[in-house]
Amino acid sequence: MSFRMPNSNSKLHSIHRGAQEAGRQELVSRSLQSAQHCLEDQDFGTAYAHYLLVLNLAPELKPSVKETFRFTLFKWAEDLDSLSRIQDLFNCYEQALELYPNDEVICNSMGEHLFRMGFRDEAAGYFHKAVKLNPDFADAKENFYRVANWLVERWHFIMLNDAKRNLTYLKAIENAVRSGCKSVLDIGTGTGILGMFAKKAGARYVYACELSKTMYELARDVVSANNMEREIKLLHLKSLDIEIPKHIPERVSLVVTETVDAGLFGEGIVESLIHAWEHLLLQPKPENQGVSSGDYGRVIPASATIFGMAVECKEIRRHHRVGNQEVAGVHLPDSVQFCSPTYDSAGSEETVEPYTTEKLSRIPGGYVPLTEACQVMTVDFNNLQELKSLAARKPWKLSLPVTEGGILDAIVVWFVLQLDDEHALSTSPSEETCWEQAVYPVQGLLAAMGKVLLSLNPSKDSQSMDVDGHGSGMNLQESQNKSSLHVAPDPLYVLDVSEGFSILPIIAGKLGPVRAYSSIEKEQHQAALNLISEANHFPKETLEFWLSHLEDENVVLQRPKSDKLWSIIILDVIETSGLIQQEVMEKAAISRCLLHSGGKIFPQYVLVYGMLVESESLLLESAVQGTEPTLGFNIAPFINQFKVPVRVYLDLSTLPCLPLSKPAELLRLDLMNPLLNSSSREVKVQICKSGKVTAIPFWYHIHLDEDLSLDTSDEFSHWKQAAVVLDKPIQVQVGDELVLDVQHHKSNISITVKQ
Ligand code: 44T
Repeated sequence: MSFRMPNSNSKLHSIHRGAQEAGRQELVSRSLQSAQHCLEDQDFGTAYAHYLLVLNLAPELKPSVKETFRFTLFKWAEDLDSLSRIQDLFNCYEQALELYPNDEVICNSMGEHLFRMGFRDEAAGYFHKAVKLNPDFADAKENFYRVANWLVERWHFIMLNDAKRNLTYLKAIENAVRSGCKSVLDIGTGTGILGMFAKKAGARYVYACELSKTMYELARDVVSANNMEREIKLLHLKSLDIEIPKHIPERVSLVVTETVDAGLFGEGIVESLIHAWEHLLLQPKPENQGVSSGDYGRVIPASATIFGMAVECKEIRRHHRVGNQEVAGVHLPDSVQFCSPTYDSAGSEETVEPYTTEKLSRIPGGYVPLTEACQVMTVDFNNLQELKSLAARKPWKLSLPVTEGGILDAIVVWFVLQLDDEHALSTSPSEETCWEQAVYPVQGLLAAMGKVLLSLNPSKDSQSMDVDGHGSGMNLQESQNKSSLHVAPDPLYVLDVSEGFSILPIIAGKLGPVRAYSSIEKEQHQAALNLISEANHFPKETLEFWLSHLEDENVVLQRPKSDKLWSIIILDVIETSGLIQQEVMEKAAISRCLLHSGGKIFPQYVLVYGMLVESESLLLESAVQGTEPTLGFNIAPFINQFKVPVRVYLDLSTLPCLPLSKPAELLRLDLMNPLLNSSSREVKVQICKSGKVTAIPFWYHIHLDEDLSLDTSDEFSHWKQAAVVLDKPIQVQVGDELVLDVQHHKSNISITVKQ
């Protein structure tokens, strides 16, 4: 039906409009009613559909319906989640965000669903948006801090704070531009810094590409804050997808890039440069030709030389292998291979990098070089043929003469990046460098060689290690004897809810009549636990895998028969990163309801310790320090939006820092008795040395019971530490007393200094 006739029947038109309006209102109010009925009946899907209709017909109701709409969305999303209707779930959130694009609660919740599904980058984007919309929204902040490192990795801060690196790049770019390079492409521009250097050096045309959406948007802000938005063309593209003339009008005379990781090649520099030489760069300058380089293409960095060295290093060893045959009385059979994914990467299908990274100069316990540093290879980035043959190259052999007997734990690799004939950067462990080195833990044949090396120096025997750090301190027998638990005729029912792999159920089973339940999920881990339990003659029926009993997540911690309760529930309270496990307090609350009388949660309580320190390096790793390190360019306020207040995976034992106070107890988290917990506390700290407080490292004493505890700052624990990095350093004098405000919200701790 169409009444859209010009002029003539405007009366008819308005009558129609009136009728339309009445119809709309009728439909809106009926849909609202239906939605409410559906909510009462817990039919969230239909309620949600009704609200969508209401809000599309009557956008003016958005503010008043918001609360109920959110509630309905979240309930319906829960239902969809448990029905595994994931696509529908995300569709609902997208519809909801179309209606309420600036609702931080919906954004945050979308992020949580994405995070649970493993879409971490996408989740991080939503958490960031939620925090931007409401900087005081505690849940979103906590979520954002946990994932901010995925959006903008920590090395961005380190790199931008490295004035020497910045200046070296600037000079090399200046030389190139002065010698005639007019058009420049910055591959992997990050914040846009090398592109801005090129412009400052006088390049006529500057293009810069960046594949990460977050970094591209950041670069846009940075470039316009430096008034270069008309001078630098930013492309949100992977360099391999750049086309001429679609994105760039013609081939460029200079490519600048620092797309290198600790192993040099991990960011795909060889592939990017092969593509650049074939499609984006002018032809290379033929040898022995004139001076001007403007008509030819070239690359900064010009080349790289890779070095390698064999080392003995206990810290690396214990991160990649389990060296001992027995843990707390449990025998570990040879049939089970314990090793890290990196260590095992050669044989695995997944694309795990064959190396980890480590700042060797700061590795706890240090390292012993077993060979001299040897040149492994050189790459000429200005030679297309060489780059191509490198990409197709098969592994080759290299012999390193042993200069010192010891255990071969790893090959450590670093490189010198030759920007041009005059300028170079090195990532060598012996140099004052901010870079980490690549660590290839030895395996297979090399491990055999390790034994040979060992025989050269038999005094150094292999050190015994923990499987997961729980092993060493825990002695169930002792705590059992003290309690009345062991007189019960029933077996003890033990539930281990540790994250990842844990042999605690078997340790428990070795100590007496126990029915042990493991919540290990991975099939391969379950198989390993079964092998260990067999090797220890552990009766088969005493070990069960808890999660295979479960369909419904809500009963995650309940025993099969509801009249039976648990004797012991083991919780993982502290992450290796040094943070408190997410949702552990909630898990403890559920656990308390599922214990029979006299039953216990392990650990019973956790004490948080902290101290005040002055540490320049912690500052440099967490935020860009003004415009000085970035040679006057205004970058800090933009990238610093992604700084997080807590630095994780810290090695306190090797952190270059000056302690300004003694360790102090900051907080008590009681898992057995929640009444003893407080969400906020003031702690007085005595200053014992004058200086500038820049950070507050913290760690935990995990009290399994009154007598047994584990210290997560212990040299041999598997735990790392965390530190709050202050926004503004505070000058203190010996004898001063500072008051710390310690807040505890869910699994997040915040520590601030009261001024
Ligand atoms: N390097 C540290 C850190 N990208 C890794 O998205 C390592 C620096 C370091 N963009 C010396 C030694 C070290 N096209 O934002 C990232 C990344 C982006 C691309 C467009 C491409 N083909 C790529 C490839 C990467 O580039 C940025 C930097 S790469 C990561 C650097 C010891 N100097």
